[in-house]
Amino acid sequence: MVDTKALDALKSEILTAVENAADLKELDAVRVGALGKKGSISEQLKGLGKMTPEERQVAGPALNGLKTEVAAQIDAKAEDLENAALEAKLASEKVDITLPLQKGPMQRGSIHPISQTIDEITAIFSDMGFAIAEGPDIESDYYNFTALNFPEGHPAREMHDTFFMKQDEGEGSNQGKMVLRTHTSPVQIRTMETQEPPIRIVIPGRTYRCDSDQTHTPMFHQLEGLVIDKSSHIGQLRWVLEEFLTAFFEVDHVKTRFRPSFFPFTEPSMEVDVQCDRSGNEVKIGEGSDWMEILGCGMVHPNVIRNCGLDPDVYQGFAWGMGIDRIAMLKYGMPDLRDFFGADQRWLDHYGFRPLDLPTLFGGLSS
Ligand code: 2NL
Repeated sequence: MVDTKALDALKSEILTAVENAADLKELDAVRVGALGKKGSISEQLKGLGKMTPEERQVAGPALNGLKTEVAAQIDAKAEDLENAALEAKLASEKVDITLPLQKGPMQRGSIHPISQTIDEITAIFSDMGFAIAEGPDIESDYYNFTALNFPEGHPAREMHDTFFMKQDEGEGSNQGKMVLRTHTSPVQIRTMETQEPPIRIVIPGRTYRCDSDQTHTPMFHQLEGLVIDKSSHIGQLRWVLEEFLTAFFEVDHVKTRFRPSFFPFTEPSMEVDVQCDRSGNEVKIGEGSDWMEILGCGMVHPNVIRNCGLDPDVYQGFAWGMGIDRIAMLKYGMPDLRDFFGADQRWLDHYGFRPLDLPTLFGGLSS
């Protein structure tokens, strides 16, 4: 016989325990005590087998009903407890952004000297009216070489120690051979193809050549400049470069020396030396009796202008290119180029720049 009074008492005892469970652990103990293998309800269910069919007809539904109800109450309580735990966690983890800053050393990142140097150089050229242009690192053979007046099979192509992509790699792999750009000049080609002169742009970016020693890394940074107009001339080129060098090295004046050189994309081509003093521990720019090579430049070759769909009898221009890493080393005194890309935290702490302290011409470039 099933004792309905005892069953009611059991039910209210279990439901009270469920209601009083303070956390999920206590609730689980109640669940095991009632519905576990040896739980109070399970034990009662085991008794069904010993009953007469008549008794079982009454006791079966009563016990199973009790089991279902208890299980449902436990699930509901578990959900309440989980929600309450989440609420408590959220409340305890609330960040009060109005609190004063913690005292003591604060971890913060710094600006990499390359980024700082790019910011400084582009600030100077922006002030002179140049726009900043960028382009892809993976380029077609056409933009990297052919458009720049490197004839097919010309030894100058080999001079660049080019990284070639596998035939089917790179976004424009249907444009023939793809390469990691060996200079930023493809961006000038793309700009001349799409913009009407006058063009005044500077192009900072990553460039790649298969070369590695104390002064060469397989990835390095270049900044090139380009001016295209109807009457651009070599005197303007010299003014722009000297204006840049005085501002960048934060000196009153610089002396420059233009030596004849060769680049396929300029004619005439020149290398520029800047006056310096190497007598002390460091190289000082703008004084002394030594010269140091700092960049290459020239008047844009008529073939390059023609390749971009412009008439070289109407337009002419000048261009230059320099190694950002190299002039950063020079300005900030790092001895080894490879450390730039070594990701050593101590090097970055030492040579890095304060974030949010953007270089400006009026506030000082490197302060
Ligand atoms: C160097 C020399 C140079 C250029 C880059 C250039 C680009 C176009 C047309 C003409 Cl699209 N010239 N760029 C010109 C002269 C020199 O770089 O020694 N760079 C590190």
